[in-house]
Amino acid sequence: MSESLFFTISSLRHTILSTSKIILSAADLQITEKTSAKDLVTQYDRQVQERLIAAISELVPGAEFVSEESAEKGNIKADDTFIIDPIDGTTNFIHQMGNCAISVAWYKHGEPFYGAVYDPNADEFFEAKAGEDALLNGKPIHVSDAPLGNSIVLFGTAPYNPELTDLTFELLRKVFGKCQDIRRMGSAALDICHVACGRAGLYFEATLSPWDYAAAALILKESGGSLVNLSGQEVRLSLEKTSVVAGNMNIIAESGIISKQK
Ligand code: 2AM
Ligand code: CA
Repeated sequence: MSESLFFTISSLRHTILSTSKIILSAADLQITEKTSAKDLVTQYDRQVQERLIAAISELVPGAEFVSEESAEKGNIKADDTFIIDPIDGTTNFIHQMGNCAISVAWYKHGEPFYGAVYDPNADEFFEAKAGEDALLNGKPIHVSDAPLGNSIVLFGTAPYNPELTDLTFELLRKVFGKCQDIRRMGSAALDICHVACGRAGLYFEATLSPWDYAAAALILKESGGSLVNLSGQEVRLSLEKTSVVAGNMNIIAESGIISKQK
């Protein structure tokens, strides 16, 4: 990697760290419903997004942006596209539950180049450059190779899509009998990173948007894991929503939640 790209990534890391202070010092939240009372945004989601886009626009002139709280979505196949979730786990953030993160993915020509997911409450910085080890606070991480019976399974409930409730809980019932235990944490980006660093063996959610997984997908890949949909196909970046299953291929197969028909 060229020296200037190395410098840009290091500046991006500092930008994410400094912007996260907005999350830690938040007070007097103004909460707005998006599609429903289960799909929320605050002034801080917007502030974090504005700060990140302004800083990245200076670091990478001409970059395109796909960011959760912005109506205009950029071209995901551009020379440089940043896919941003300013706060992933907004419902946790609103209820002061912690476990939320800034997620920033840098794609070049539609291919992942760098991904960062930062949990400011835990001070955990997950990141990966394409073709290099995934890191947690600078140390290499790897997916677990434990069987499902010795693993925690994470899942999301997609509360804003009630038509997916039955599917979600059917899959959960199926996997619950085979795993050690289940957890519903509330941030897809962090859930995928928890799989990447081996804390959880498997994660699934019936629908996610690109900003929820774009950065974590690269972190998972470089830690030895796979991100597939509920039909077992590799998840590639798209503006369309997708189901996701994260884990190593053995545990994904063992879980039995992949259906070739879906
Ligand atoms: P958010 O906190 O950024 O909104 C929780 O199940 C996960 O799903 C979170 O990562 C959450 O991201 C994401 N999520 C929230 N609303 C969503 C929606 N309408 N469609 C898909 N994913 C969503
Ligand atoms: Ca968000």
